Amino acid sequence: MQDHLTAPHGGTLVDRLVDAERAEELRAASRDWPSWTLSPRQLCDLELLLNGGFSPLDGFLDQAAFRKVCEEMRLPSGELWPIPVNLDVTPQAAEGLATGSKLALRDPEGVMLAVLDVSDVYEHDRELEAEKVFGTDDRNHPGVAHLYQRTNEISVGGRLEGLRLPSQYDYPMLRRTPARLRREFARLGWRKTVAFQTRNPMHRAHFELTLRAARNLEANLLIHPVVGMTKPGDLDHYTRVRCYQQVLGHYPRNTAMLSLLPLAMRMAGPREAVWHAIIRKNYGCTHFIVGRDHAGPGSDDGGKPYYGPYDAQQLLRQHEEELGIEMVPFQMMVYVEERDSYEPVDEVEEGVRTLSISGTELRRRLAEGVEIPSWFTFPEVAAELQKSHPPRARQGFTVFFSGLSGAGKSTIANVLQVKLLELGGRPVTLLDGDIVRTNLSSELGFSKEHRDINIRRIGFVASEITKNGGIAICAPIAPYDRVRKEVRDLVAPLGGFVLVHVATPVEVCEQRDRKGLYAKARAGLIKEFTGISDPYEVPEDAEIEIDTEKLTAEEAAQSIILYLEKEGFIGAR
Ligand code: PPS
Repeated sequence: MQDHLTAPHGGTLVDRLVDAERAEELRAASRDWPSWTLSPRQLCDLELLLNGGFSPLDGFLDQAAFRKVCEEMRLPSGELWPIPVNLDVTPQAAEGLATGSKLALRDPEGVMLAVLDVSDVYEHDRELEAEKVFGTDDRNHPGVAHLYQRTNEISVGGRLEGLRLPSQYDYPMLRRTPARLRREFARLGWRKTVAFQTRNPMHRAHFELTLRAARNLEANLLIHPVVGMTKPGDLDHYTRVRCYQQVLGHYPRNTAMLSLLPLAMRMAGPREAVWHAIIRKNYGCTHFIVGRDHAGPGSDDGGKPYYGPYDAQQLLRQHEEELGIEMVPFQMMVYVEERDSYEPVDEVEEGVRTLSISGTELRRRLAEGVEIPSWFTFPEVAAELQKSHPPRARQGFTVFFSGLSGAGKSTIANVLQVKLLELGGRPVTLLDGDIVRTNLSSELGFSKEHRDINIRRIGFVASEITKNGGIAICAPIAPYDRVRKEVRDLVAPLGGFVLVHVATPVEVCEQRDRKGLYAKARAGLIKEFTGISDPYEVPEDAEIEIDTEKLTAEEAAQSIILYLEKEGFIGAR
């Protein structure tokens, strides 16, 4: 392990990976040490600590460093560092840890990745971090939400000795470490490289912006997207990387490179921009593009942006000289129709027509299979996005029936299944109450707790079917609103979720009493019987309500088919 490795690009680089002999020594000694299993965020942080992406850090921050970083954006050495990188653990895990302890850091499979030489165990001051780093205590801010809801109370600081980098099996050729990227720049003769940070797919506006930046500077371009953790709800990185690979082919030959950054973003706006610049310098870049609202999480509940659109540029401008990486500020690029070109918004004369497509509009076009114009995104990128977001008629969905025993759920579900099979194109699975109780939940009874477990299991199976493009028809009683909503939240983002309330009144069900269960329930032979001795919470969020007194099963199934057609789930494929 070399503490500081001087490289031709980007200044000194910390390298905390030990040699094979020391690794063996540490493995042998680790039998006596406590272990901590790293969270996905901590795995990302560890990777950049070990590979030098977070230079000059050589471990997780101790309390003094944590406070100084929060309050002054500096390390105790005086060097600029805007974002706390602390290792948070549970109080149980912290028990027995003190200065001088060793803590083995492991991945979720139990592989030891590094050893922390503990120098400090302290309480994580979340309020300080929220106020100073994020500038807000608002839990709608994704970074603040993570801080309060997903980090532990105790932090452990100390230097690291790394045994190996976390295993990453996707795109190994594109995951270059800082040292490797510096070597590659040197080999290619890239003395000037401008980095572009992104967590979104790249459209024409981004392409034109990066091309312009590189040309103006007569520099090479590094497309350096974050593939660690981004804002919750962002497009998955597999799709994004395929899009970047498509965009790459449009730059002049031998002037642009794609490399992936395993960073866990905090969405901290201005401070994060400074952090991103330091990281890119470590990766050997000389310039860094900062656009509008860099690393910002958007607006709060009241529609007020958390950070001003150019706050990030201002903060980095104050520090770029000290950092030794030059900022390349950019205004938003807009498409000027009459000139068929992209231009910075502040350079377009008044009255000239500009076009843009918002994220919401793009999602609508994808869901409805509407064309995405080539002035907005390269056709190959549009094709990648369409592959990951097929129109609704090719997505999976779940039809979830709920209603009393004997309400007619199974009969309608059976007719619906047949009609959907007639249409063809997607596999259909029927998860009827009785089928599930026999095959998935045979050990469960009818207490609220057991019914909730039963519905969660059905929801899980339905979510897998929906995710993989199939149709799940579920027909349990599902008497409780909360767990029905839980299932909706699980399934809806993966395709469609349609709740059908079979609203046959209890008197009618009892009168029919096909299985003789109501008579038994009245006689007290069956306990906790829904509608008789157990509650049924009438859904207020059902997409469809069916009254079996007025409709036959065929008519009910047909009304569901028409609803699915209206919503775009069935139709031209
Ligand atoms: S739940 O509440 O959604 O978990 O119920 P579900 O899995 O749909 O199971 C309901 C079927 O089990 C039979 N059965 C009972 N229902 C309600 N309450 C009690 N106590 C009960 N005991 C047995 C009944 O036949 C239900 O079938 P369906 O098809 O709904 O008539």
